[in-house]
Amino acid sequence: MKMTFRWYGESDSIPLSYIRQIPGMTGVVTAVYDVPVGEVWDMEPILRLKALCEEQSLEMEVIESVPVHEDIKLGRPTRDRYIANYAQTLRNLGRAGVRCVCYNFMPVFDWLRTNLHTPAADGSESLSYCHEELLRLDPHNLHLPGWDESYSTEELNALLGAYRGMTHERLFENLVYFLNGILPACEEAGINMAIHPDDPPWDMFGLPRIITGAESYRRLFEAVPSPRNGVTLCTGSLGAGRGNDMVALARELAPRTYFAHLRQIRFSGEQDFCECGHLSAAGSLDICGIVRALVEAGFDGYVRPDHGRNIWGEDGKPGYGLYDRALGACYLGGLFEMAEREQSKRSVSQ
Ligand code: DNO
Repeated sequence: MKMTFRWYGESDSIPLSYIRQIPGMTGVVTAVYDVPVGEVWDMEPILRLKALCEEQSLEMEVIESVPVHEDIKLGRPTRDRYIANYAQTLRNLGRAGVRCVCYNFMPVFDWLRTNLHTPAADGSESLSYCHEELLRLDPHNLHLPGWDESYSTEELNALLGAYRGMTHERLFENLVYFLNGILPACEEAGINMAIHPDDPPWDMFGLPRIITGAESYRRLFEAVPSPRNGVTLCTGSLGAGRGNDMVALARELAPRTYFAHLRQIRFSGEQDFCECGHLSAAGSLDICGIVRALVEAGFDGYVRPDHGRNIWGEDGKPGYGLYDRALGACYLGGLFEMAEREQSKRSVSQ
């Protein structure tokens, strides 16, 4: 396992020199943020980021994310150009030593929360999701907390219009088409793709979501068997689906899990939850059991603590402050140390 930390590039308020001081930290997960979605990431900005990381003895082997252009998800004729660009970006990243690329295939919206500052009794704040509240929102005029308002209202409306009638089936076919299109570049570049699950794992505003649980993955691996087609196991995203047994899922997906986002949620209703500290005891997910299942099933990928709370007076980017994620990294590092030690004892005695 390699412990990593998400870093939003030079505009991130957290300096790499701090990240480096977190015990066990091997590298950062980052991205080139100033290239429009769909265009090629040139070598220059990629190498610049890598050099900044290396100055602080941090690796840059994981990218989160190379975003997928909506035309690819929509299956528009222009998709081939965007797929070719994506493949070129992968080749460039491979040349710079990147080994894993995280991406998602959610139409229009990435992760969604309804509140970014939900107070807890101990004075910390975290992100939460209330389904009733979400249903009251108008997707055509959306100002969601945490959502990066990258579309104008007109663009958003046009996009939502383009998705009208989009089915789960067609979206899935478009994902398969995309993966088949980029696989040769993955091979050439030595890069594993790691699809991020839909967060939360159910349809949003009538838009289909297709990476929501065990069945989605079985279908995906059947359609695209290449081991380059792998996953980002995000416990907080998948764990919000009541039907997902996260320990079982971690065990099943471990061989294809190249990247793990480990975070905790606490249910406050059937489809409502609040994020919380990483420890198993802090929420509804058995983080310890998930780590053990991953290790026992042979996981040897990248890990990062996921969304942290705002604590100790920090006013960090929601979910991505320094302190609570650093605490999470240490806790997770401890769980992995123990699980890996137990695992190697078992293999020696066999
Ligand atoms: C949220 C993140 C997601 C993730 C993308 C991957 O905190 O986990 O935005 O980066 O869905 O493409």
